[in-house]
Amino acid sequence: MNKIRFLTAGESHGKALTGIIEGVPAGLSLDSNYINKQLTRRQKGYGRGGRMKIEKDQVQILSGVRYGKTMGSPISLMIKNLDWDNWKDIMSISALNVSKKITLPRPGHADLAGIKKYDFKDIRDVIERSSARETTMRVALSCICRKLLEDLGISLCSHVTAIKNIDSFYKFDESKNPIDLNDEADDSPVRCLDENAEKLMINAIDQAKANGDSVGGQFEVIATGLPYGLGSYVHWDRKLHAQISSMLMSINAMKAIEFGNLDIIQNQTGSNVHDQMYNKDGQIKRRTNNSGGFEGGMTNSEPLILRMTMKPLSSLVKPLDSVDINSKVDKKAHRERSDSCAVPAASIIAENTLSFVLADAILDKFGGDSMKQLQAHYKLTAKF
Ligand code: EPS
Repeated sequence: MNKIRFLTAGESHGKALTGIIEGVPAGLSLDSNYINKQLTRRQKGYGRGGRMKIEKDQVQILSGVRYGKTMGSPISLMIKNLDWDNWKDIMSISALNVSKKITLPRPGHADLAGIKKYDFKDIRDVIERSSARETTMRVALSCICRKLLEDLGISLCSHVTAIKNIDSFYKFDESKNPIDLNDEADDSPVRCLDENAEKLMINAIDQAKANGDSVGGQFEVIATGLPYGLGSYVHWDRKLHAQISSMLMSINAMKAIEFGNLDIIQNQTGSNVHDQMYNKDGQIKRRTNNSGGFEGGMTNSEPLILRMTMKPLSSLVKPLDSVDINSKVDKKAHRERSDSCAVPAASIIAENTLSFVLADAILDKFGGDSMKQLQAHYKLTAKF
């Protein structure tokens, strides 16, 4: 990314999460309610654990905004961890001798590689930052980019396409308004748009929970209203789908990303895969969108469609086999409170954080220090 920079800080059970974003043009209308709406969506979803009952994530904008408009300066945000009250000793910043060390790494988690990397004696030092709690701040910061995109007529939505081995048969229809799609998905406890699959998904989560286990799944993210030519066919590091992959694969527990209609791309010959063109009233249109809105590393003005696969969460109530890092005795792994399924939440995280890359590509192509300048350039030169 060339234009937008951001950084998050904060431990899962520390006092607060903080974040800073730079490169956002001046004059973008912004208020904390806009961000809080996405934070609330991130907290929901069938299969969430005890933590989400404690938290009510609300952002405080600390800098970079005046009278409801960005000022072009770095914007800093803070979200308090309400659970901090219960963790003051364990997460004490000043030295304390009371804490019990965690020495049983959880398979699938950052625990073992993390303590080896930093020479820690207590796995708690890894858990606190590797926790998916960090995505709270990532979502909050990304909302600022989402607002920029929305002001240019670009919409984002997402829905869950699989939980464990249960697939949704819902197929995205381009005539569907993305805001309606999101509202309907948000009305489903698992964000699934296929009612039969939804019931089976809920059962699968219930079963996993009853067994102290977890389930993963897949979701689709869609962006509409994009112009031609975001990204590049010229340089490897500016290809947009590669930049999106880098951003979205950094979300906790992500295992794969796909662009476009993989069922067709994998199984059909080229003549059935590539999206044929036709002239409609002087405009070049496509008969299909198997490419998912990308050609040559650039957007081609069709809806951007991507799908991600999330592994089952590795914080398990019924722990797996592990080895004590000190005694080297075989034991069961450390037990930490967890969600049994976080696929619906992950779909919201991906939907929002996609905004970082899209807003960066827009600013790279169209430029401007203020929204007024960006909008003028966009209106004049964006091609749809
Ligand atoms: C999460 C907060 C965490 C977990 C979950 C996601 O809170 P706590 O550790 O206090 O329960 O609920 O993270 C994980 C299960 C994980 O393995 O990272 C959140 O805010 O989304």
